[in-house]
Amino acid sequence: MIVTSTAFLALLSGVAAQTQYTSTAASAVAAARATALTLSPTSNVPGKTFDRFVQIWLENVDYSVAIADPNLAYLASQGISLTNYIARTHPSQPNYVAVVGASRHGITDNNFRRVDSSIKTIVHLLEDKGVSWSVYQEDQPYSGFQGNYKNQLTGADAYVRKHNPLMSFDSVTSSTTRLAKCKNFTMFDRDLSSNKLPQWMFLTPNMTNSGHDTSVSFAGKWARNFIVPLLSNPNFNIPRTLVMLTFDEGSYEGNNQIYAVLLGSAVPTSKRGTTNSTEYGHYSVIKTVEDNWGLGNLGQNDVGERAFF
Ligand SMILES: *[C@@H]1O[C@H](CO)[C@@H](O)[C@H](O)[C@H]1NC(C)=O
Ligand SMILES: *[C@@H]1O[C@H](CO)[C@@H](O)[C@H](O)[C@H]1NC(C)=O
Ligand SMILES: *[C@H]1O[C@@H](CO)[C@H](O)[C@@H](O)[C@@H]1NC(C)=O
Repeated sequence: MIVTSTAFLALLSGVAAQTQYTSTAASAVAAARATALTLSPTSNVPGKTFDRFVQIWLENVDYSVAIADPNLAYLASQGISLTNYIARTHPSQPNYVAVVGASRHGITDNNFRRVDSSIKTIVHLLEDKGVSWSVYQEDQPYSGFQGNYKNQLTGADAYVRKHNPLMSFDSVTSSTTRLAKCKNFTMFDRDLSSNKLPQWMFLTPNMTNSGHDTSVSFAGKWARNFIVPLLSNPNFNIPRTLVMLTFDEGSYEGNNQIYAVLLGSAVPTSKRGTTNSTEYGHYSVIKTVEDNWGLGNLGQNDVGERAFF
């Protein structure tokens, strides 16, 4: 986290919708927890190749390092490993922005940034077609929270705004119903057990589990322990579910090639354990989703991009 709190507050001042839900004071968090709207929309819009799409992002490792981890290698053996997947840029934040906005929208750092309210994201296109969505962020203290949040016992960074793909977009944060779909992992567990998961979702583990503040082996272990049970959970891996496990970016030394694996029931048995060396990147993800549900496009780098299928 690089933002100073004064800079953060200065940027926030004077804009009602973007000034709510930022305080980390215990009393403010407790009050917001009690009142913040949470929504768990569902839908059943058939797609061309999949009916549910789940992205899970880990942090900051080159492809060669990730694929050498035994747990990440195991997961790759269970699906289609994309062996020429290139992250967009450095550092983290513009990659997260790119995968929902099909552009970095001028963001080049991890600071508190806001994208103009006229700018749409993939979730706007999904809404237009009635495809339900939610973002799940581990340790976000309540739905719609817009700050950064530390572990309250240890003071370690837990949830960070820069790893939440939608939070930089004013078109999201100015909407109560969109904020209500930016939820935490408690809500993921609840939506899963009550069979209320949406058709499109993006999951970010906390700074420990993503590997950001630990290691690739820690993140690999977390990912395997998290994903394998989900693949045999009928509320999660419904027919035609596509799960993508990847990273935001590689190291600064490499060419930004990262690990990316497609899992889930939408991957035919014959394709499990295969590799695909076509070049893809974060914009391919948006294009794939747009093609799948006939969403049109954002008029950004998604136009003319290559889809996975
Ligand atoms: C997750 O969000 C929900 C809904 O806002 C909230 O009630 C719950 O306390 C949060 N869980 C944690 C662990 O912060
Ligand atoms: C991240 O979540 C795990 C549980 O999944 C927890 O054990 C760990 O303490 C969390 N990290 C931080 C910094 O709070
Ligand atoms: C990757 O390979 C290309 C070229 O053979 C195919 O056109 C794609 O359909 C394939 N995609 C996946 C996800 O396997």
